[in-house]
Amino acid sequence: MRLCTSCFIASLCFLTPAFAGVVYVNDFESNDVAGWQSSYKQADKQIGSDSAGSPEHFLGLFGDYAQADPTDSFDYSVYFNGNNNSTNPEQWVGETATLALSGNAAGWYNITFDFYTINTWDGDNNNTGPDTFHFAVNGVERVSGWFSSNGDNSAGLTDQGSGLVFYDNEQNRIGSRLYTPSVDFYHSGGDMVFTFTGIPNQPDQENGTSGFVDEPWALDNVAISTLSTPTVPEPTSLMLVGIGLAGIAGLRRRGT
Ligand SMILES: [Ca+2]
Ligand SMILES: [Ca+2]
Ligand SMILES: [Ca+2]
Repeated sequence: MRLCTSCFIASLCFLTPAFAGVVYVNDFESNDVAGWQSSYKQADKQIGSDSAGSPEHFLGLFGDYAQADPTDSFDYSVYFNGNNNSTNPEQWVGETATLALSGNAAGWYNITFDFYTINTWDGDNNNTGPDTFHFAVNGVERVSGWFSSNGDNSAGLTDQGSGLVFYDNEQNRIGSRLYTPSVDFYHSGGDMVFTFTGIPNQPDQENGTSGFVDEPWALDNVAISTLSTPTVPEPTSLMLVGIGLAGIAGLRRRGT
């Protein structure tokens, strides 16, 4: 019985994909944001500080519409789809950052990225939530849920302990949370489109005159790799395994 279990586990190992080649990687430490777009403003990098005080570049901030930024042209009627209140969460649309990559071969891929929630995300609070994030590959949602500033979330992700800190105009420390989703997916070939959508419900709420809003978010360290094609054992190998198992069964019968 133990031998059969081992054979089954071994056969599963044949089917486990492994990382193969790098398709795309960006830590946003340079100015390269080719392929990125945002639904509300230019998808450019900004700077925070890591826990050692060194500058850390990332893509964002998103959802920071109350900041004194003349390039922001935030349209509330679009963001809330005409409902600027907390009573119609299903009609909020939020902000979407999109990465489009062209001409990819069919096969298995993996994407990982850093997702930061910053300041006071409220999870599924009845009054100040839900504050949600959604990630999709070619229109198919792969990560979805509400996120809270205490690290709780409904997407099944582990709070990784963010070292990214911010300071508002009054030198108050603004905390953040870090999540690192990893998604395997099969691509049937051609263009790939990745969409990252944050839908906090207080994007316009500045904390007094601090210059920092309630629920911005950011992305960093986006990495896309090919996965080696899962290896299927050859029929002759399966036949030998079958013969071996039959032989073992026969020995056991004779031994009892
Ligand atoms: Ca970075
Ligand atoms: Ca909040
Ligand atoms: Ca909120």
